[in-house]
Amino acid sequence: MSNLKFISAEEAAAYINNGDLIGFSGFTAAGCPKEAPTAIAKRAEEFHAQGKEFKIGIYTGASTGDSLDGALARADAILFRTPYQSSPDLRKAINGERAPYFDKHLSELAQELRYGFLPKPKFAIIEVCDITDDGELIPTTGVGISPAITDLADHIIIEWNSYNPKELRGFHDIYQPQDPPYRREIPIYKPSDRIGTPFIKVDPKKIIGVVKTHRPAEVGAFSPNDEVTERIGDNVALFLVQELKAGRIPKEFLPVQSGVGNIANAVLDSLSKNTGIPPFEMYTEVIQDAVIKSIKDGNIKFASGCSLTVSTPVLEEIFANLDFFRDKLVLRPQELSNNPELVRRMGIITINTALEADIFGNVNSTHVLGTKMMNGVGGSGDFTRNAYISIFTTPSTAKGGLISAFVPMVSHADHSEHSVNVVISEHGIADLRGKSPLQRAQTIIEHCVDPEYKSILTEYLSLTKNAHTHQDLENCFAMHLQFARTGDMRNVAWKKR
Ligand code: 0RQ
Repeated sequence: MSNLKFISAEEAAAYINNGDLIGFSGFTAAGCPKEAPTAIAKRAEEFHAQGKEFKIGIYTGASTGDSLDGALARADAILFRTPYQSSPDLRKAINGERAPYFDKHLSELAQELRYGFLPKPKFAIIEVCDITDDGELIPTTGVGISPAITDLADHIIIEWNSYNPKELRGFHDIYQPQDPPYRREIPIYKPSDRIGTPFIKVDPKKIIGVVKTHRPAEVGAFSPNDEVTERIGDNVALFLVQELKAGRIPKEFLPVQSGVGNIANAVLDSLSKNTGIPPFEMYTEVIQDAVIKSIKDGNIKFASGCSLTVSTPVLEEIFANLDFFRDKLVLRPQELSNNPELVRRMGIITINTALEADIFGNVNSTHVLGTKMMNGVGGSGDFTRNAYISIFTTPSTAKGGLISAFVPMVSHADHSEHSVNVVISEHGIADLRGKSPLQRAQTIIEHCVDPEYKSILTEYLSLTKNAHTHQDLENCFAMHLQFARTGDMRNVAWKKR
């Protein structure tokens, strides 16, 4: 690449001014720029020290690494943030009303930027492992919204991260659908189909500079599976084996989507160890450590995702064996990895984690006690609403039993009873399909609720008579209020009329 202008991270940051909107590459900490955002945070701190305003609007694929969300939140430099995050410092800023945040279905962000529902980014800052003279960008390990923001932005800053080998070229499938009324079907019929290019094509004239770096992605290590996560994983596997035996899942099996975090990682471990489940494919957004292990073991045949959200040792293993993984992995923009049309067409079995669920089958994935943002809805809605079978997993309690994950009414609703098919905890499986609200509640209490909360929730159901849904509006948040007041939901007392 001959005509590139190499600049320092500080020079890149100097282009950015108060009020600018920036789209960043990547999805989770995979594929996110690191040097430029940290330098922008430093610039913000310098402005603030002089008593001047400096805040930027931030679009990303999903969550990012600490050098981006963490640094900019600590610098109090966030004008707004969307669509998903998981940074402890940003979470504090959001819940402290210092960083306005809107939580979005991940599949929708790119098209809403193109539709003009959201103001377009002035800058796109994109991490690449290679770049050509005519503007072919090879992303690293996360694609996110990079194709849309490089099209929309006036200026592009490249972060060329040589930690990622150039041979990643060929792992990506870059494609953007036409916007209505010209949109056609997206021609992906199985997870391994490829429909786009292996690069993001940009106008080279938009590239204002290239920052060089050599750093691994900031993906944290996964916690080892514990007894609870292993039992949840085993229950998911048991449920799917039963479905297969009953002929409700075809014998070839169906592609699986699995959410983010330790529980999701443990579930995948259990699925791939279970001999009753044939080798399967993944159509998912985050490809975590357990998927890579299962690909090596031959239990997962192929994985399509938006990012390789793997710990550094696992990433190094992939880089050392690129030829082995080349025909087993593909990375796509989230507009494709999370696309509702494709989820419905391919019959994806979706497995996501709930923060809390109510006994009628509504799920809260995002808000602690209805008020404090945890991470965001992420892709869980894109997948759940359109799934072949939608499964939610959760440990039956949190904070050592002081909180029941099962409550009378969720304190915030992300997924409604109409979209949630199956709920699974370490205690068992509640299959909600074809059941009335009362039957759903009885099934969840019998199979999923912690023994300490079973009689409490059974009594709750008896407070209401002659109703389709046994909600009691005077009591439905009493467990939450009890926790807020005393730090323990177990001693709730129902108000009786
Ligand atoms: O807090 O860490 O302080 O102990 O919540 O809970 O059990 O460790 O679960 O890490 O798998 O995260 C829903 C947040 C689960 C995640 C959520 C406390 C608990 C702990 C975390 P501590 P766990 P996980 C694909 C799909 C939405 C996005 C999504 C998520 C902390 O899975 O963000 O699905 N999902 N995306 O103690 C108060 C409760 C609680 C509670 C747990 N009822 N009340 N606190 N906790 N239950 C990925 C993407 O979209 C990128």
